Amino acid sequence: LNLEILKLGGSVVTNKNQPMSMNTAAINRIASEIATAGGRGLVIVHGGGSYGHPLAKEYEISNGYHSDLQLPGFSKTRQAMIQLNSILVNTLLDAHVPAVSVNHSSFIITNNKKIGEVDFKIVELYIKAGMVPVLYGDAVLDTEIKFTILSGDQLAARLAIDLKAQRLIYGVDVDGVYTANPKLTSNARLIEDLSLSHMKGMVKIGEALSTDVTGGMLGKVQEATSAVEAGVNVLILNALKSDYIYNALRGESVVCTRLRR
Ligand code: IP8
Repeated sequence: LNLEILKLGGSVVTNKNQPMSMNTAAINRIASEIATAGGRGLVIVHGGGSYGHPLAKEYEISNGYHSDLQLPGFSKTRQAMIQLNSILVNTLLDAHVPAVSVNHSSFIITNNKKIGEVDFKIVELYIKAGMVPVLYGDAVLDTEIKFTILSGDQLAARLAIDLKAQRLIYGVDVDGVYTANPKLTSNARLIEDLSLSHMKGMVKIGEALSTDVTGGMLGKVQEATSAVEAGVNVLILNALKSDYIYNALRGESVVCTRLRR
């Protein structure tokens, strides 16, 4: 099975600075790029963006249970993600991609924020039937802290490993991993080839400097490390630029960061 996992960042599918707002132009274009590329042997995972993150933050879901006041927040976060997922799946269907929503928060449990044992048989069977499963970062139950937020980044990496995907593509709103934050620093350079040892060094430095260890590009690199170790080719590319996803899915060369062993 020639399989690819495509993670679409929340900063791609939604307008991040406007609550509950879709980036309609971007998702329409991406859906048609996926359709034209063939759209088979593909699993799509999307992030929370302005649907999931504001609620997750307001109710402090990510660090687990501390008050009953969080309980409606857990459910509201899930409802927002279901809504976002539904819009995305409908957009893919309109573009004639045989997308199907997979509500994995009903069967994935984390152990202190990390996915433990999980059976992706359902996802595998959808793919074998010719469909394109669409999963997402979500509020999930946790064995140690009762509940947490499972990022789409972690889920995508785990799917890539368990389903033995050829490639894992992270579509984000910048061209890849830079030497510094390109949104803050004008002389930031794109790193086109990132080795595992370089990645591990970066993650260490990032942990010391960053206030938000789970989020952003470093979080992505950290989650991707395990997939790279398992032999998956990982690309981080700009999904807001026309045809980048199309070219990547076609196996053509594209400006991006490649993670390698
Ligand atoms: O945007 C988190 O997924 P991510 C989703 O991939 C929620 O980190 C519910 C905030």
